[in-house]
Amino acid sequence: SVAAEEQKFCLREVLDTFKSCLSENKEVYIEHYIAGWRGLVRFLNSLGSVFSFISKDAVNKIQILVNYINGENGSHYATIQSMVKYELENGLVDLNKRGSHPESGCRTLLRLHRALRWLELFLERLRTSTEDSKTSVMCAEAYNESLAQHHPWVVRKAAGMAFCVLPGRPTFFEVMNVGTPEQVVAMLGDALPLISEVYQITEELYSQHNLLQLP
Ligand code: 1PX
Repeated sequence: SVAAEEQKFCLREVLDTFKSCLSENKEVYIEHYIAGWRGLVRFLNSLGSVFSFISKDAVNKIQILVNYINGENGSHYATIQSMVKYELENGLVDLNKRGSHPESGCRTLLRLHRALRWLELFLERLRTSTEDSKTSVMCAEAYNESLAQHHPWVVRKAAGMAFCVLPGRPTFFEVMNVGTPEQVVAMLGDALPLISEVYQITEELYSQHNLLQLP
């Protein structure tokens, strides 16, 4: 049935949401950005409960941003650009150490932004992988090059243990539900430039405003 078809998880649709993130003048819509993360979290959950400490943190951060969007100042949270401007102009960001704004939109989104770099690196490895490549190794390498640099030892340790139980490449591709390995590779080739663009635009914005190290 159509309903059942819509329920079916497909990673192509998830990665497509990152396409809809960019406005004409290259601003990033937070609502679509979050929708992309929601889909990724669903995918992660379908891999098993070992990963729930990771998805819980992602869900928590998504929820913080949703609350801003639905709050009384929601109109300022339409794009990452408007959020940064609004929060900075109104002194709503803890810039150097945690204080009265420990859950600003800016610092919360920064965590997802860093995770997006992990995703980009991991998907690029998947795209260029061969049949005998190990997802756990690809995932760990991508993590060490990105997110790990912002995580304390305990989190790195827990993440490393979780990577070890990732399913192998064949199962992983199946769960993605995109089609043959060739189709997965083609889909990743389409999706990656968009993810990369969203990442770069956010990175530049945060860098311009000196926000890349927000506590
Ligand atoms: C085909 C590939 C699709 C894979 C989709 C997987 C989606 C993964 C979603 C991960 C989102 C992770 C957000 C992490 C944000 C973060 O860095 N939080 C830490 C800092 O936050 P704080 O508020 O304290 O400053 C927080 O300490 C996080 C703790 C949880 C552990 C985070 C480990 C991240 C590993 C990311 C790799 C996911 C591996 C998935 C394997 C497919």
